[in-house]
Amino acid sequence: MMKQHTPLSAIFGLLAIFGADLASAHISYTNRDFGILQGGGNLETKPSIAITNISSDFGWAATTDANYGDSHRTRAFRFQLANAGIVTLSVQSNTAGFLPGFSIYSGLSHLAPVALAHDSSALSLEILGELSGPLKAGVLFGLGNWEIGNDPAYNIHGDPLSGITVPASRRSFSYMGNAADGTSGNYGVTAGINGDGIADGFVTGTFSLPAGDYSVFVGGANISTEGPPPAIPGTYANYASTLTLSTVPEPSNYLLIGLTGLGLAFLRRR
Ligand SMILES: [Ca+2]
Ligand SMILES: [Ca+2]
Repeated sequence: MMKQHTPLSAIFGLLAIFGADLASAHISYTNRDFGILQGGGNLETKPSIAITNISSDFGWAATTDANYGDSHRTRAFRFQLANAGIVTLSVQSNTAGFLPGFSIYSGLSHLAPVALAHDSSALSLEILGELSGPLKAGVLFGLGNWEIGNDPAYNIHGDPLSGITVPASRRSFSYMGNAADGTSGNYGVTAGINGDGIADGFVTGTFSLPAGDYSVFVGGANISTEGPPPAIPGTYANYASTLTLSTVPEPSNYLLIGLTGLGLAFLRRR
């Protein structure tokens, strides 16, 4: 595939865009880790996780178009699936009018003690430079695979001249699916968004997944408030939501349970 390289000037423009937001919210899963689901057709529900700091009401929708979106406007969750399974993730908004959307990916971002990843690391800018299409607002793509990079860890924290302890590295996210609250009137007309048709602050999605580590990026699904990337990062209102993760039995198991139940009822009647 032909790759259209982004001019360096544009990349440095992005640096300025992201510059002031650097420390606030690199990708992390702190307090947003569901742990291990067994999968394998077992019914299992993890404790819900409630957060109050989803940044902006457009952050997820913003990642679904050709210029991608800034990961800082979403929040990352993780879970591990010990066996292949059918996983259901539900998001209930706890802020009136907030419409949640999310995407699930195979793969994890960097974990402490290595430096956490962010959209404006040198490596992330290198990744953006490899992408075709319009100038990107960030590295996060809500409807497909994407990559991000972290910063090197230096011998003396924050001092590049002290030498590198751990080099910067990339992490890849393999897209598994999405779900969005509402309709195209809320999240936009991009093909591939799985809207639930009712903008009521609740959305749920069910995904058949192989064993492995997964990341969920959740954010606002209101595309109309996105606007162009600000020259100077603004402040964004925070929104609250509760996420619930469960595995459900395979559909064939449902059928078996149903048939068994019918059979027993029939036997009892006889
Ligand atoms: Ca966008
Ligand atoms: Ca809904």
